[in-house]
Amino acid sequence: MTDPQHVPFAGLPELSPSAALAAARNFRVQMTARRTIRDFADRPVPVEVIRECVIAAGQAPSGANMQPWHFEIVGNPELKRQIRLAAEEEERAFYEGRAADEWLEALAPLGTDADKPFLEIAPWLIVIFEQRHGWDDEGRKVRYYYTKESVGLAAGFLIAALHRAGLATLTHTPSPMGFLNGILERPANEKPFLLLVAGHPAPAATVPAISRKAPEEYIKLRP
Ligand code: IYR
Repeated sequence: MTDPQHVPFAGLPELSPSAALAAARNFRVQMTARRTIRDFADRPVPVEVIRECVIAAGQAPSGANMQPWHFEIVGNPELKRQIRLAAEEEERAFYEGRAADEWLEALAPLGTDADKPFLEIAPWLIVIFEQRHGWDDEGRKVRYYYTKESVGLAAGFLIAALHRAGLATLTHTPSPMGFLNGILERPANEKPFLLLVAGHPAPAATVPAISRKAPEEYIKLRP
């Protein structure tokens, strides 16, 4: 057993119970206002804002601290076009037969279809890759753990960070997403996990009239 090196913890802000409740409530209210947007403005967003949010995502906890993620921040119009064309091809196959009727019925309230203009209109596409394993310096395979859970946590951090920066997001998952390895030249140990569209909503953007579960439906308190 190696003796793990430990250093003192930098600490957390000391909040009174009322300050803690206010902070928790503020964040809850802020996240309640988040909606997935499918109608984006072509209004630019500085890359530095996106980069900061992605760095926040990279602070997520991960299995054995392997940090099994890679983020591509795509603003290049030619790459966005390639991604749109490839995604729409998969989506057409999905909507025209690959998806079971039950799945299409579940999606009906969202009003989605195979056209994905937002992939070109929104200023940024953030493509999150899950690293299924790593490589050491000698070219040997390194096992990674809980990679999906880890990348999911990072994606959650990212979505919250973008929302707090006043940006709209769309969690887009054309299926399968293997074309993203080709377009973005990513290695075979990386699997596309999520294509996150980020930018400002179009001025006349609408959202589906859907509701969220009441807290009582998903929380059981056992004080
Ligand atoms: N990937 C398709 C279909 C789709 C699937 C789910 I699950 C959604 O929550 C929304 C859409 C599309 O993006 O249209």
